[in-house]
Amino acid sequence: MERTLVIIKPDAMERKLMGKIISVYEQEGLHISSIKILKPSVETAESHYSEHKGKSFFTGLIEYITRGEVCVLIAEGDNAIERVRKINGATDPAEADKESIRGRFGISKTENSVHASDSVESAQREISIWFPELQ
Ligand code: FUP
Repeated sequence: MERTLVIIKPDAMERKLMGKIISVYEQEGLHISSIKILKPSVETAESHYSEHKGKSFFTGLIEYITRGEVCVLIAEGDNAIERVRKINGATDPAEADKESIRGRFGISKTENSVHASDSVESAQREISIWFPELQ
C-alpha cells in the first residue's frame, strides 16, 4: 500500500472539474483517504515547489498556484505513485496521452490541471506540507 499527494490545480478548480477528476482516481481503484480545499499561501506553494526555485518559470508557477482554490488529496493503493502519474499524464498537456487528465483538461505546461508526487520521498515531504495535522 502506497500513498501519494495529488493537487487539483486552479485552472481545473475554476472550470469546475474537481469532481470529474476525483472520479477518475476512484474509478481506477485508488482510495481517497484525506481531502481538503484551500487557497495556498505563497509560503506553502514555494515550499511545495522548492526544487524549482531559481528556474525561469518559478515566479509564474507560484503566482498561478496561489491565484485561487486548489483541492489537495491523498490517494492510496498498491503502486499509487506510479499509477497516479500515469493517470495524470506528461507535464506538457500537448505531449500527454490524450486519455490522461492533463491530455483531456490541461491548458499549458504551467496550467496543467493536476500535480502528483513523483517518489516515495516526495510523497512523504508533500503530505507533511499540505497535511501537517496527519504527522
Ligand atoms: P510534474 O512532475 O509532471 O508536475 O513536472 P515538473 O516537476 O517537471 O514541474 C512541476 C511544475 O512546474 C509543472 F506542473 C508545471 C511547472 N512547469 C512550468 O510551469 N514550466 C515548465 O517549463 C516546466 C514545469
